[in-house]
Amino acid sequence: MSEQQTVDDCLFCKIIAGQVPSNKVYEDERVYAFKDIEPKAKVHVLVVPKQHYANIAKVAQADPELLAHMVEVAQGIADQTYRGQFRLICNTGELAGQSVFHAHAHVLTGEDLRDLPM
Ligand code: DGP
Repeated sequence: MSEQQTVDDCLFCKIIAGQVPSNKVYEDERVYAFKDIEPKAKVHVLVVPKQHYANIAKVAQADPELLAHMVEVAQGIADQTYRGQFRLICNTGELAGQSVFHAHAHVLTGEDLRDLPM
């Protein structure tokens, strides 16, 4: 797949392309970050690579630097919202709870998460 290739029926590709509205939190040439539509914490942001990968394991395999960059972006969001502390969740596969098959990292922060179930 070439850089930033999109997949026609992918919701997150459409969000990145601006074809579906989203509340953008951050964007650069490699990633797009926006508020989750069903927030599980005070701050719940999805960090998504612009290039389509089915899940985070595919990102790690194809482009480890991109994976590291996603974590760096998550850290930046937490730095701005909750003293640099955050929970990062990457559901990988349907049985793990993944429902959108474009790689993404859930960044949960903005409050004390110690009582929030995994
Ligand atoms: P997962 O279940 O790990 O694949 O997470 C997918 C997340 O995507 C889920 O928390 C809800 C969120 N989501 C689904 N559709 C939309 C949408 O149209 N807009 C936004 N902002 N988030 C969405």
